[in-house]
Amino acid sequence: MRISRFAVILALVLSHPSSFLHSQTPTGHEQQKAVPSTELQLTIGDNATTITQAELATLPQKSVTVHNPHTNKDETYTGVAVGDLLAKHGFAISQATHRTMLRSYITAEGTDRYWVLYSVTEIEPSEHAAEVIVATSIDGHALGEDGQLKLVASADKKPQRWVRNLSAIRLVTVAQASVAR
Ligand SMILES: Nc1nc2c(c(=O)[nH]1)N[C@H]1C(S)=C(S)[C@@H](COP(=O)(O)O)O[C@H]1N2
Ligand SMILES: [Mo]
Repeated sequence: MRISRFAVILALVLSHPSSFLHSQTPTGHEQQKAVPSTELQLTIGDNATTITQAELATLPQKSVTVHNPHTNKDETYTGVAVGDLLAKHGFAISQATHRTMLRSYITAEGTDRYWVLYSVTEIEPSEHAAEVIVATSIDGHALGEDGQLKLVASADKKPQRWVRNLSAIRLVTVAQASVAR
């Protein structure tokens, strides 16, 4: 009896369904293994600095407790306020920079190139109630799968602007020539 090629393929699929039926497309909140973050590139205008864990450890530590709707748990993250990093590296809020602040944003990017945007006004403690930190620990221990650095914001209702494996923050001021004041 001649076994057709079709019958052979059908038999293979039926005997090993998981090999054929599971697509490689990630679903839900499955994550691909990301490259762990180790340090942070901070770029303010033309000025790029590398911020190490050792430097973060010398800066004032803030803790924020947030509710993670995915795990349905409260999580306490500890790290350094993004505003403090900006102030230390060339963008302190003063009367002279206040308007520039109102017209600036940061992008925060992970090692997997996922990135999000915050206006600078909403990360400045003097301007906005939310706390936005570069976290180095969660509940008193290392971040584990989330890398060594993670951006966390206290007031977002969803974790979509938290950035695991945070590796870069860039500050951009929007130039709008038609606006005189
Ligand atoms: N680096 C990185 N951070 C990320 C993402 C991502 O794909 N890469 N996804 C975001 C989105 S859309 C959500 S909802 C949360 C999911 O976080 P969790 O899977 O840790 O609950 O992480 C956010 N931070
Ligand atoms: Mo998401």
